Amino acid sequence: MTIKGFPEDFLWGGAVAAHQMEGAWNIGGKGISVADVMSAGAHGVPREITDGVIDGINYPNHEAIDFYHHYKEDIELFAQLGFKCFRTSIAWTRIFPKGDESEPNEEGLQFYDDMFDECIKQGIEPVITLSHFEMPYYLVEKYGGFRNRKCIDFFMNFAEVCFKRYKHKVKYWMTFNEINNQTNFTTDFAPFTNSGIKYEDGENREEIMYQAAHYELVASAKAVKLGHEINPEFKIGCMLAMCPIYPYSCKPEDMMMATSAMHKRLYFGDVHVHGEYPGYIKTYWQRKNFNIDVTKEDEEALKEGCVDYVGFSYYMSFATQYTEGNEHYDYDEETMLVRNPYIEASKWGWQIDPVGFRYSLNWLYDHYRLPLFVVENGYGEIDQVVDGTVDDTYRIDYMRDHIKEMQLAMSEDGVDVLGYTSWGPIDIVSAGTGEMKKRYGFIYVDKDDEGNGSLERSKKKSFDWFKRVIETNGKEL
Ligand code: P53
Repeated sequence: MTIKGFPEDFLWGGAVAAHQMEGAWNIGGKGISVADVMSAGAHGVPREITDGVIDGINYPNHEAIDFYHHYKEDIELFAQLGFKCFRTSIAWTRIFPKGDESEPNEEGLQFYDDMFDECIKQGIEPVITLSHFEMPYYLVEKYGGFRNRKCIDFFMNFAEVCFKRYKHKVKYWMTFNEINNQTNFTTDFAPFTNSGIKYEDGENREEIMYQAAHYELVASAKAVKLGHEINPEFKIGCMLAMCPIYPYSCKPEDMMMATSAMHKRLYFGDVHVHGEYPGYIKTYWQRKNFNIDVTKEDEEALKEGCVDYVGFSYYMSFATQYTEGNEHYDYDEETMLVRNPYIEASKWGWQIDPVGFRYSLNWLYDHYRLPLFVVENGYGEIDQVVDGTVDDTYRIDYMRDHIKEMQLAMSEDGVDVLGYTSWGPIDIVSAGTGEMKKRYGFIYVDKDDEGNGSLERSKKKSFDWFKRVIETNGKEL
């Protein structure tokens, strides 16, 4: 398929997170992160969060794909793909193993220096997320995670050290990955991975979520301000999980329900971009009698640290429906989503919706008027190795359909997009389930859910396809 191309400097690449691929969980002075205490789950089987690391449990992130020892080989493969950029995170626990130290761990800092040098040598620009579901577990145990205001300062120490150390190697930064996942506060997964929150029985989960998210939004804004002081050339963005929520029908109450659901999922973006809470969140807190600690200084900090761009992930769309009696259109993500009859879903129930991607790009650009950066998109599937290779035509189809819609959003709708990094260009541990078998890569990694395998890397069919997409700057899909 031939389509109109992309701007010359469009940032094609791939994206991962440290905890999902580095492994070496206790090497080089690294401390235990929240990802290190999560067992493996499956679709419909939540990952268990254990009290510290317990012998005999399979923790898939401990070894992951051992990128820590394979990074040269892997970056060489990314260079073959033609990547212009590589998005990863800096594991907070490599730099501050417990999180509240005053001095960073030099060995951890050196690892990222070496890894970034390798990228730059191969002509690949590192794009960095500071906090991607991997905060120090010690901060959870000692301080209760981001329910504690002190975590703002701990995060700031971490951000400052990273900004100063890598100021000549990294230009594009993001603060908190998918900060809005925690909208789903009734499950244990999102509050723990986003904010290091473990709930006690009987606590008001939603109120605690809003409080933790507020401290993160303040920490993010302060980091944006500080980053610009350290290097005015920095571009620092937020990172939202964009799952647009459609009304199930054109019934007016369904439309209001969808509007309310979008408010709950995306107010985070408004705070990051506009530096203040939208009215609907303040009135919601009042109606619910939530007492959120927001100080005058916080409000000033939010105003002074607006982001430069909006990074976001896009995998799927949602739909919701009004139910009798829900007069305030209150939204619970666990129980109020409905299946969209017009689209298919993956084996993990993720609804495949390329047009929804174009809609998302429009929605975000209409609301925020900032450059957008698509920092995650891709298709998780069970791959079969036949004669030493994987025919992942389904993955090529998914990505082609999505990239085409992105191109239309740019050429027909005038949306400003900086780049596109595919999720998991090399197979990694799934964040949601901890499985290896939910694969996204162009590069296959020989490892199964039980942890067996040689860790050998090999190219799938999609490898040459994506390489060609980048080579032709998106003209040939
Ligand atoms: P996995 C939920 C909804 C949308 C994106 O996810 C999500 C999640 C959490 O699972 O996570 C992002 O591995 C996240 C990545 C993650 C990727 O999407 O569950 O930023 O860390 O791996 C894909 O298939």
